[in-house]
Amino acid sequence: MERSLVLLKPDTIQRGLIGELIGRLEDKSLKISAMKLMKVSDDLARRHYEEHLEKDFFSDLFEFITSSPIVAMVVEGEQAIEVTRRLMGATNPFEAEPGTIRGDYGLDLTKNLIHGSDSAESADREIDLFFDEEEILNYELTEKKWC
Ligand code: 3AN
Repeated sequence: MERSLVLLKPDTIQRGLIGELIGRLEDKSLKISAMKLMKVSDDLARRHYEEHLEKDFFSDLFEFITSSPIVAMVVEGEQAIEVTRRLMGATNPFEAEPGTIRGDYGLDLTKNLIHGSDSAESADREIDLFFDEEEILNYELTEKKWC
């Protein structure tokens, strides 16, 4: 089983889309093994987006992710990273296909609702930033045999 870090960004919470977005992950049988509502500190934002520190859009990204609470989750499943990113759609909501989260709800490159890890290495690093190991629960979904 693969793990991915998923963040529902401030626009998801402010627009009342938490349930809708979590539903899309659940519909695809991804298992939520950790979840919390939290404010992203300045330090955590810099560490999470370290690859973008030098980009000209970093300040927009930083202001946005620290502006209001987010929901952080660890989701698990077969090919969870690829599956989650397909459900999310392209980074740019103007290019994201209808039917994807960003295609249906995304407004611009900053307000694009959701983050999902882009590789197994990123997932390990990002999960470690947002969660202590004991916050990640080990359990089975009982309807699993039907999926
Ligand atoms: P993704 O979230 O699809 O993995 P990344 O990792 O390339 O995309 O970028 C991280 C975040 O940075 C994106 N979710 C988006 O909010 C923001 N971002 C990426 N590229 C741009 C850009 N050209 N202008 C503004 N924001 C951007």
